[in-house]
Amino acid sequence: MFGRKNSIGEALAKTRRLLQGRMRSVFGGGDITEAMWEDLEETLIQADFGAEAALSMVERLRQRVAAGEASTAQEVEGLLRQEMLAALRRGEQHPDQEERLLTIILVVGVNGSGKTTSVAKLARYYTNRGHKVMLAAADTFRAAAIDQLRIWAERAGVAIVAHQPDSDPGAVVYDAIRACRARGMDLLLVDTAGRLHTKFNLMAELKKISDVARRNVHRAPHEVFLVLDATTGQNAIQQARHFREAAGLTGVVLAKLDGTAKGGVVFSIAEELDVPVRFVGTGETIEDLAEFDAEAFVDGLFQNGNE
Ligand SMILES: Nc1nc2c(ncn2[C@@H]2O[C@H](COP(=O)(O)OP(=O)(O)OP(=O)(O)O)[C@@H](O)[C@H]2O)c(=O)[nH]1
Ligand SMILES: [Mg+2]
Repeated sequence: MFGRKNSIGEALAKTRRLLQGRMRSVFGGGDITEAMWEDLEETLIQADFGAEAALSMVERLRQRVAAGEASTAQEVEGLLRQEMLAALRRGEQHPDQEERLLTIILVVGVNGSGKTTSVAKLARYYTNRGHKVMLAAADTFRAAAIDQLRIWAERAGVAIVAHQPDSDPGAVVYDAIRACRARGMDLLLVDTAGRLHTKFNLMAELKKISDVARRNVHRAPHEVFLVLDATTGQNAIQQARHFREAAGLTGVVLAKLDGTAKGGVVFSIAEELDVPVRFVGTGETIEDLAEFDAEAFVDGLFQNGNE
């Protein structure tokens, strides 16, 4: 039965036939219409993409069209091809390696956890790796937060976009994205508030910031880093759960590891959160950031030292 090996192309003949026939009718109209989207979704489901994958693919295409990447049905077909490739390659490569013009990283966390300091450290880290970095002061809740970020931006030698205190953080991010494009920056680090009048407000604000990023830059925000204060130990986990639900975290920055014996919290993070620790804060200066390295961490736990 499996005597002759077929190429993938050959093996896909039936699927291809089904898809191509339908695609012609989906995209043949020329215009991007609601009916086109519905037909497309139905076609993908028929080709066994599964309802969820079909829906999310159509959703991504809609976003790209909204962002001005296509204005005819034929162009949408081109984007569909790209999205199919991206979907299959998702597991293959780290998001950092994906080619893109502008990467947006949101930095979130409760007040005092170390967000602003971590933004500065990340600015230095990525600048050292050849990125053109800009900061967005989206913590508009406290006037001092904006000044603090300005000082860090100066130390890091990077540009910053800031508005007045109490202004809309979504508008700050929107302006920062435009500024990045105008000035050829490829990485935007967004500092956010740690405290608003209520926790509900904070989560709603983070969502709004995230929406602005998503509407204006393909697949943004590309990273959402939660800054946890290592000195708070297990309390950090509870906080992390809230943020994970509201903001869709992609990584943890564990700040203030230098100041605590509660470093074991990384195991809880790994076990309970399913979000990787990406960086560790090791002090108060702009250089005090280390990539998280499990081996070095475990070695560090067992090392015989004089401390
Ligand atoms: N020792 C040590 N201190 C740190 C580290 N990261 C941040 N801090 C200190 O933690 C304090 C709070 O840091 P911020 O960066 O202002 O924290 P934040 O989350 O932006 O605070 P809010 O904006 O008030 O929500 C500051 O005194 C920092 O110097 C670290 O890795 N090690
Ligand atoms: Mg701050």
